[in-house]
Amino acid sequence: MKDLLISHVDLDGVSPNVLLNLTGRKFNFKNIEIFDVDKTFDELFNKDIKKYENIYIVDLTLTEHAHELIQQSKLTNIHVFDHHASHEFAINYPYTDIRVTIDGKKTCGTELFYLYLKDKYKELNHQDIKEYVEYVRQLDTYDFKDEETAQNLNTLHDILGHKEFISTITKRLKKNKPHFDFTQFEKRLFKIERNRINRYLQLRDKELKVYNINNYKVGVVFQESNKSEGGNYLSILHPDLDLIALIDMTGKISYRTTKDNVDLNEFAAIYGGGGHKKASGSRIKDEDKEVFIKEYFNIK
Ligand SMILES: [Mn+2]
Repeated sequence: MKDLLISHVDLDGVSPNVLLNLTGRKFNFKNIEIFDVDKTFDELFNKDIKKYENIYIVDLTLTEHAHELIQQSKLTNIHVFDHHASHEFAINYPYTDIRVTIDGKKTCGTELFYLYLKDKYKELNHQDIKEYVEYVRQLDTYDFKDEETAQNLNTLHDILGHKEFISTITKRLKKNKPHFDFTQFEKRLFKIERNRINRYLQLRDKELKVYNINNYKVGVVFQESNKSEGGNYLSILHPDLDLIALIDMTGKISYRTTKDNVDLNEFAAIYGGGGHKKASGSRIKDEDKEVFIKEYFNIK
């Protein structure tokens, strides 16, 4: 029997795919946005949820509806790993491991999943795999010790895309090298990509517009890539703003802040989204895109 993995779309969401690959287990996977949790769970529990040996759900804040489906199913092979504070309501459910910190240090979905897997599958107990997980943690929590390597990992994910990234990193970690490292070619690529990102972010700053939204002073830009970095960059450049809204017209708005008194999980919830206090997102629906097209081209 196969396993099933459901996790997020970012680096902390695809790294569980890498870890499960390393166990040698066969599995199906879905990498989904937080606002697609209900839809995904409805489909799954209506259909083939019973055909899996283990079901792992990582780095996703589940809704109460999703938890109801899990509980009603009476399945005992479901394991939920998450580090979102907004998910702490489910901390005592027997199938969850929800922790925001471990020994005072911020954790991430990949790390919680790794701690579970490494006891079950001894082949995961290697220094390079440990280091890889730690870089993912640093990037996902912005708790940097080696910011360059962590950011480069994200850059590699952006350049390669999910599928290629997962297979590249899986192959590398199977070699059990003494340390996790990049190839010479990748290092050269990072330099080129770094210059491109810097130019891209400077242009976003030039087009930033400020609006009052829900009593917050919001800097709004159109941005399709490097959203976390862009949000952080613009927040630092504009400390007077409460938050940055990064609009990706292909389907998503990302919200970022560096302020402690702003809760972006709540903010995104107004628009049907969610996430963390300092980083969240909501969907741009097809209807919203249509409004834009009709307005722009003056279609009656
Ligand atoms: Mn995460």
